Amino acid sequence: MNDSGFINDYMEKKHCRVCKSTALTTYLDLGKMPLVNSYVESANDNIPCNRYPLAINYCSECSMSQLSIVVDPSIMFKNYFYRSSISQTFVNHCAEYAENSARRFSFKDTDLIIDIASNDGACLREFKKQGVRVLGVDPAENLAKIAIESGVPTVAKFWNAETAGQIHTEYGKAKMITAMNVFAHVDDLDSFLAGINTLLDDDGVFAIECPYMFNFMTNTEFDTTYHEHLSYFLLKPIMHLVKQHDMEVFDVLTVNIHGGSLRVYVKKKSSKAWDICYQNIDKLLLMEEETGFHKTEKYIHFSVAVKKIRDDMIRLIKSIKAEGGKIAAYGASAKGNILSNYCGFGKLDIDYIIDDTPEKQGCLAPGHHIPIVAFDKLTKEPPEYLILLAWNFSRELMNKTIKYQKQGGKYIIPIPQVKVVPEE
Ligand code: JHZ
Ligand code: ZN
Repeated sequence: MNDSGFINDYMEKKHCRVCKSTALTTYLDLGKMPLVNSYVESANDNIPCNRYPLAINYCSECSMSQLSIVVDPSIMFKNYFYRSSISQTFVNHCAEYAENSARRFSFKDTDLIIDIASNDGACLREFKKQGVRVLGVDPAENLAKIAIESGVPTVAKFWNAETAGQIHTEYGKAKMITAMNVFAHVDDLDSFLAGINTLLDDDGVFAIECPYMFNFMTNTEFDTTYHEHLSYFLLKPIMHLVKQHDMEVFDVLTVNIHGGSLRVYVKKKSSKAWDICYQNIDKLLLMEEETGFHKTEKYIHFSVAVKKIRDDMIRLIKSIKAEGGKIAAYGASAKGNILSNYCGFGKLDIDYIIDDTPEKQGCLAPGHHIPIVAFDKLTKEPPEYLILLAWNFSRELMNKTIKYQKQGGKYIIPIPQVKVVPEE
């Protein structure tokens, strides 16, 4: 058994992580896929990547969707290539979030704001501008180092009850704890929330931001299914979960980031500091119910829509190649690695993937080993078509490639349905 308590690389998850029921039904099965952040050094091109089953189960008791397995987190997160500050759209989103939080929750300069999975410090750099004390927590030692160098103190650990206890002794309680794009990555949510209870001020705010199941299903965002994303949340199971830990949701909103996310504000049940916005909560719960998300039938046809995107992508790429066209991609994103592997694309289909993350450049993408290159390759070897694998940042990527566009370059956007821009 290793540090994270795993005997093998992964274990099967046979009960719902929210309500513990075993009434689980598989509705999406993408087969065996590589880990999306396991970028490969070019010298290791001939070593095949490990692949693990990738399938989603639905819990008919509490409407939770979760992966059928849990891969050992120490394999996935200790050395992490994803840098949240590379996408300006995300940085702007964090700036707006920090300003809004400072106003809404009346921050004082002595207040401590903790960000869980703080990555390279992108979010906390914005909170720091509001004149508060900040502390990041992230298991990736390479990212913690970058964050610290940029002025964001960071503890390089996984968040759980034990880490929270240690931070409490050293730093005291937190006025606000943010968890952006990490709640879906955690298997033991009970230990995660026990840690929140330890470290959150009695009148503090715990804010979760995670991709929303409504958008996932409505826009067929199947490529955001990967081994790091253990859970696919609706509001209903989150409400159920926090209740078990003497906490309650006091507001919720949908935010336009990463293909559509949910932001959920949580407080301790005993706190009277924040009014409960029943209107926002009830509206979303009702919408989930009325659109069928609390019934198994809703999920049954999802895989048909997923296969259609795969078939359309394969057809389009093969027809371009048949006419001698050159194809590249932009954004060696986690989702892009799933989409390209699921479609079975390789180096003969996509010449290279551009990514502005210095750590990813020079590496090969997991699975198919398509090379990841810096932006200047687009000018040196322009393709006829550029697949926007980070389709959630299409606007930003198109703005950056105006010159390519003006010279007649086209884009392929795979989600929510495959389209060529400008239309042919
Ligand atoms: P991006 C991430 O997934 C990470 P990914 C994580 N797994 C998560 O939970 C979800 O988000 C929600 C590059 N890029 O953000 C940077 C440029 O090069 O869509 C990234 O490699 N230039 C924790 O990886 C990739 O594209 C640019 O101008 O699917 C974007 O990845 C921009 C805008 C992006 O998420
Ligand atoms: Zn459940």
